[in-house]
Amino acid sequence: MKTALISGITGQDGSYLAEFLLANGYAVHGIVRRTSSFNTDRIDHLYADPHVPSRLHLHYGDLASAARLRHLMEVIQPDEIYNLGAQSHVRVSFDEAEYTADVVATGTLRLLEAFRDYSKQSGSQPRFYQASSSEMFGASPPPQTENTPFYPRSPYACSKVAAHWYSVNFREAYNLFVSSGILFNHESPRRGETFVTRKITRALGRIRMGLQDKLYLGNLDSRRDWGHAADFVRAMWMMLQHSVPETFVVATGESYSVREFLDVASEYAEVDWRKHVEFDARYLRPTEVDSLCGDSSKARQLLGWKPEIGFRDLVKSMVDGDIELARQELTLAGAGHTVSRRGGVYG
Ligand code: NAP
Ligand code: G4F
Repeated sequence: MKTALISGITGQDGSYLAEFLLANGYAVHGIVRRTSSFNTDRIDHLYADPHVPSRLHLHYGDLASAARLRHLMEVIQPDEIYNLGAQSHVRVSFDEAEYTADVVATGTLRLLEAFRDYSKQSGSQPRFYQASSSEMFGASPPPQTENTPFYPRSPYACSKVAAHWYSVNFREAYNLFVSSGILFNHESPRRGETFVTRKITRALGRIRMGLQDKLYLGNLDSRRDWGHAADFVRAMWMMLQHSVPETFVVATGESYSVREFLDVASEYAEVDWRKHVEFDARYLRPTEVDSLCGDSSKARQLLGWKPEIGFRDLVKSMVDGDIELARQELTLAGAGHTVSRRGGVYG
């Protein structure tokens, strides 16, 4: 049985990747950071009772703590490491720049050093996946490939560029199997509620159920290449099964504006978004990424990867999920429970 270690297992991608690896017979170990409220919603269905034997194991840990990462590497002895942990919100990174750099850039370096030393001491040849991002291309125009120059436009993107180059350097300097996946935006019904797609579908569900009236958004003109997270975590795994470590772009090759996303989602939700959406400058970024559309020919040719879920099916699954969620909220409200407006500072 192969053993995988995932940082960021409680996030959108971590939950889909854990499902995928468990279904493929892996023992899966996840690093969970300690928070004052529960943060395991996305993986609770995989981990019903910690007292029952399971192939899923959770450990407290944080990308801020090198000592803990080294300890986990030594006791878990993973065959594959997936570094998905991050402060992953671009707008938040402008406010929390230093923290974002510490987790995203230096956190990756901490995990790579633990990985390098564990590889040497154990004599084994584990494999490392780095979650790089299309945000690294920033202002470089589409279509973006593995050869497109990076032009990061946010502290988050700068940190991801650093983490990417740390990964490439560890591959070359120490002859380690480190692959970097430059993934374009990928969404799902499990997407965090402050990212634009989920913010939209969550609001449409609530508007349809009469729980909300207004949706405040920023720039509707930017374009993104949106795929489904379940397809994209498969690409992560395929990179680690490939014969050599490399850098791969993973993308659908189609791009839509935020406004177009609103159009399609509203059509499914049967809500006229123009009656409900208002502009709020707090959601603008000091420097925006205008247009992302990836060319993933390399991954398609060398890994045999291709996306299986198209844009309209992705949007529909998110709208369906959020209408159901709003229906549950309405039932709770009808039974006299307080329905809180979820979201956070940027929600
Ligand atoms: P996400 O939903 O925001 O999940 C991020 C994960 O990182 C969560 O499990 C979070 O824990 C964890 N985390 C945050 N700070 C941490 C710390 N200090 N130490 C350890 N773990 C920490 O992100 P995602 O969408 O799944 O993305 C996964 C990775 O791919 C991220 O690195 C992201 O930057 C990158 N990426 C995402 C996309 C995309 O479109 N989704 C595209 C390209 C690259 P909590 O649950 O406690 O917050
Ligand atoms: O959904 P977003 O916040 O995603 P963004 O900035 O593209 O970043 C995501 O994808 C990256 C991959 O390219 C990941 F690396 C990163 O971790 C994250 O998962 O914003 C998408 C677009 C932006 O142009 C933004 O300005 O939507 C625009 N937008 C308009 N109104 C909004 C809003 N974004 C958010 N979050 N909230 C708004 O109200």
